[in-house]
Amino acid sequence: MTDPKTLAERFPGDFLFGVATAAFQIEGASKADGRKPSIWDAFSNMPGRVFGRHNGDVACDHYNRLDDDLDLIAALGVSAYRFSIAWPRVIPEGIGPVNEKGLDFYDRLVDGLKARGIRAFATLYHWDLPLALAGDGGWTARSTAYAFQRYAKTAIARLGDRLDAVATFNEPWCSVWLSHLYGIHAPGERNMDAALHALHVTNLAHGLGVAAIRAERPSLPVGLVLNAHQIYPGSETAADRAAADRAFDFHNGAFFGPAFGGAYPESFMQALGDRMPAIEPGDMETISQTLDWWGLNYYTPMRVAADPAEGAEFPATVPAPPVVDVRTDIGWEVHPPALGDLIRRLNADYTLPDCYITENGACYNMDVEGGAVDDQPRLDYIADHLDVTADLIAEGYPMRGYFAWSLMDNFEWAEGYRMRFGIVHVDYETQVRTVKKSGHWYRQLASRFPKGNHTYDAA
Ligand code: IFM
Repeated sequence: MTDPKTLAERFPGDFLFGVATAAFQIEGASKADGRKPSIWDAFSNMPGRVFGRHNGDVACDHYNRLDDDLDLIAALGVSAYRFSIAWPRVIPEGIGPVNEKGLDFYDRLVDGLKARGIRAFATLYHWDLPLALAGDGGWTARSTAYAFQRYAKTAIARLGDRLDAVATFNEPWCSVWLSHLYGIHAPGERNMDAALHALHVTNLAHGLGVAAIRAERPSLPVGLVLNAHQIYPGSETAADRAAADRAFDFHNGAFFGPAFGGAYPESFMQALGDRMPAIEPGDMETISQTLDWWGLNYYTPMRVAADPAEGAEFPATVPAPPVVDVRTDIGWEVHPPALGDLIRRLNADYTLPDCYITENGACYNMDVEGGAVDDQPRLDYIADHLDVTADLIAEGYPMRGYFAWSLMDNFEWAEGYRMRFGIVHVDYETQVRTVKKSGHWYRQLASRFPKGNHTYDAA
C-alpha cells in the first residue's frame, strides 16, 4: 500500500511519525568547541577498519548547518526527531570537566525543535564512547558504567526540561557483540570474554542511567532502544530449531532478559555464565527498572542453522540463506513480515511497555539525476513495514510511533559514506541536501499527523 492517504487511515491520530539520526554519523566538527575524540574517531583512522578510511571529521557538517537541517526536518512534515547526544562533546574525556559549549549545541538543537513544534527524542549513547575511557578498558570496565551515569545526569540536568523522551542506549547489541566479539565496530575486539564484560557493564550502565535520569527529571519518559532480531531456523529440523532458540537467547535475551525480566537467559548462563564478570548484589534490580517505553530498530531478519563444528562456542550457529533473494544495496534481506513476527514473539516472552519503531529504513545508493533521486525501492520498503506496523496496531500492540532511518545519508560506520540510508540525499562534496522520492512520499504521510484524536500540543 503506497498511497500515503490510504496508509495514513490505518494509524491512530496521535501516532508519531519522525526521522532519526545519530551524532557521530552526521555532526562532523569533530574538534570544534572542546569536543575530544571518541573510539570511532580512532577506529575510523586505523587502516582496514572503515571502507576507504572514511571518518567523521566532516560527515554531513550538521554541527555547522543546524538551523538549515532543522528547517529540513520541519519541511518533511514530521512531528518528532530522534537524535543522539555526543558524550565526547559533553564530557570530552568521559570523566572530568563538563564542556558547556558541547551542551550549548544540544540546547540550540532542542530549542530549535521546540520552536518548530517537533518533539525531541534524545539518545544518550549511540556508540561514540570518549576515547579517553578506552584506556581504562572502555565498555569492558565497570567504571565506565559509573562514568555513563554521571554523563546521563549531566545531559538531563541541562536538557531534560525540553526533551519529550530519552533513551539510554542505542542498539547495545552493536556496541557489545558487533564491537567486542565480531570485531566489526569500534573498538574492533574479537573476544568472547571481553564481549561478556561489555555486555554486563552496558546493561548496568543502562540501569544506572535510568536512575540518574529519573533523579533529575522524574516525568521524562525513559526508554531503551534495541535492535532485536527476528530469528528463523534455516530448516525445520530439530537441530536448526534449537539453534534458533539459542540464537534468540544470545542476540535478544542477553539484553531483553536483564532489562525486562531481571535475569540473563538460562541457556546463556549455562554456556557462558562462568566467563561473565561479577554480577554484584543489586545489579539486576538496577538493570530491570521499569521503563516508560522501548524502541525497536528493525531492518532484516536473521536466519540460522546449527553450527556443525565440534565444540562451537555458544550460540553455536551459522548463517542460513534467505528464503527469497530480495536485498537492499547493503545486502540485507527484505522481509517485512519479520517485523510482525518479532513484535509478537517479544511481547509473548516479555512484559513490554509502549513501543516506538525508532529505526527502520533501507540502504539504496541511487544518486541525484536531473535534480531528483528516484529511490522507489526505499519508498516501498518503508511503506511495506508501515503496513505491518498498522497490522500490529490493529492486533492491539502498543505501537506508538515510527522513525525513518535516516533523515539523510550519513556515515554508515564500517561502510563509511558509500552506503546510503537517507530519505534525503547528501552530496558530500557540496553538502547539498536533496529530498529523495521516498522523502517527498514520507512528507505526504507524516504531515497528516497528529490528526483527529491527537493528544500532543506542539506549543
Ligand atoms: O546507521 C545505523 C544506525 O547507526 C544504527 N542502526 C542501524 C543503522 C543502519 O546500519
